[in-house]
Amino acid sequence: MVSKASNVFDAFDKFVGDAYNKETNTFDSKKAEDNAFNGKDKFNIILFGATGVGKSTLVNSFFGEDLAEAGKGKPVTQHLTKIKSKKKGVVLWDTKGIEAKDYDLTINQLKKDIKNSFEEYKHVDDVPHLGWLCVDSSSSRIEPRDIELLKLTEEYEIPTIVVFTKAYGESEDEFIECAIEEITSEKNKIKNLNYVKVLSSDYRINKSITIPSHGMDKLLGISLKLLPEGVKGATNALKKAQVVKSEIRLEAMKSSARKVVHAASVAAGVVGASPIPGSDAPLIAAAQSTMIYKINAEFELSSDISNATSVVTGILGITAIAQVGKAVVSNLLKFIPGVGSVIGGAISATTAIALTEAVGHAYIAVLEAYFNKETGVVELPSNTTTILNTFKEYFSFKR
Ligand SMILES: Nc1nc2c(ncn2[C@@H]2O[C@H](COP(=O)(O)OP(=O)(O)O)[C@@H](O)[C@H]2O)c(=O)[nH]1
Ligand SMILES: [Mg+2]
Repeated sequence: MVSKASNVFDAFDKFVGDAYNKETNTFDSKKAEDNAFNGKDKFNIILFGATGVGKSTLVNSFFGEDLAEAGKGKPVTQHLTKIKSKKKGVVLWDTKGIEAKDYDLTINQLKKDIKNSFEEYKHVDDVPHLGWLCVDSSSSRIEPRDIELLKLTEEYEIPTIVVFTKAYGESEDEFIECAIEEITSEKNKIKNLNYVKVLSSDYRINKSITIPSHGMDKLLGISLKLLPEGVKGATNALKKAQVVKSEIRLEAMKSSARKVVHAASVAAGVVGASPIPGSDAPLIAAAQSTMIYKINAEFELSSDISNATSVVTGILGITAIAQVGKAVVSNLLKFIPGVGSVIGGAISATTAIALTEAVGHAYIAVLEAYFNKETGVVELPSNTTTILNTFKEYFSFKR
């Protein structure tokens, strides 16, 4: 009986992780948040191109923040830096600090570095899923080094897109056409050329004339198309991380959040179904709190942990009132850090599942309501009461 019951708790333990301590009935919100972000699916990308071609500008407008600046990458080698953004679920390899004039000289070293680090990967999750090779559209010719890099990524089966940056207008088209011809020419043996021309940020000519950015949606489309079938997580991670198309971003965030709600319901359900005596309420609260932190992570909401905690506490208060009355609420409040001993009754599996789903889907609806379609960012009011009032509008649970 006991061993069976402990197996039954696997789904709970797997979902909640080490954020909840069953012995002390304490929930560690910081751990919950860290686990939530660490558990996000990752999209791995490698970026090529000399200094000045527009890599940073491209990444900045594609992901909504300069990952290279923010992440303070860890140097893999002299010319290769790995930048992890936990918030966005993106791992970026950047060929950093290579001046155009040195690029030919350093290309052999870079190739060695890339080969070495690719061969060191222990897990498929560590391999770059996609490459972007940036070529300045205002340059005069395609460089042999660019061809060599394309061959290298082909060898490692990393789908790579040639991104013609700073494509202001028709004057760049001539070069781009020549470049494509050169890359695909007989002698270079590049089998599949994928390319896109972009202006990743608006280009201001003078007070009255600005060339609007363009091509970013194409870059997103081709990137999604080229991602290998096997890395579903990476596809969704890319959809969530980009800010080019906010509808795609929102849908992917919601889809991941719904998976979180499902896993949370299963976790809460096993608590309700368990024959182990004792109070179910704190465990179910732990599952629901974990769920909210994970949904936050899917929507890239982090930072103010105290605010998040008061939202979690508030939500559990509201939903417990709807479900089992004030007695449980006081238990739940004891469970929230600050603590106290927990007493209380059993909650059925059906109730635990239904309640957790109701909380999760209402919370997703709240975040969607505050999702700014222009910026692609959830903008929560700083006032917790306002958030909780919105939650009440969406939350419905019939006993
Ligand atoms: N307006 C505009 N400027 C760009 C664009 N791409 C690059 N630049 C400019 O070109 C310069 C070099 O770009 P940067 O992104 O720093 O290149 P990196 O060294 O490859 O990261 C900067 O002054 C950018 O502002 C673009 O799409 N639009
Ligand atoms: Mg840069």
